[in-house]
Amino acid sequence: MRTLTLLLALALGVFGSGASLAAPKTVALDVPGMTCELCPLTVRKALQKVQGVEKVAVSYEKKEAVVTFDDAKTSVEALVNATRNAGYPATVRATR
Ligand SMILES: [Cu+2]
Repeated sequence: MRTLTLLLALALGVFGSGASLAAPKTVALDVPGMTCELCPLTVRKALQKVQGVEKVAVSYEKKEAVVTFDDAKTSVEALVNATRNAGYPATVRATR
């Protein structure tokens, strides 16, 4: 029980300090709607138009888009909206 409390405190400390830093964030989006080699280009263009996006890597094989962005300028919601508006609904896979 004591170990659990300690781990929880550590986890909260890590996330708490991470939120206050204006460091670039990377998020992986699942984009299941990509059906051919050209789809990733559309998805990438849509994401690059979002202000604050620094890097976009879209993989058709993995059906994912990995986006690095400045979380002071944009948000995961804005990224998801951008791909959805381009015709490719996405869901968040992971943040690092
Ligand atoms: Cu396509």
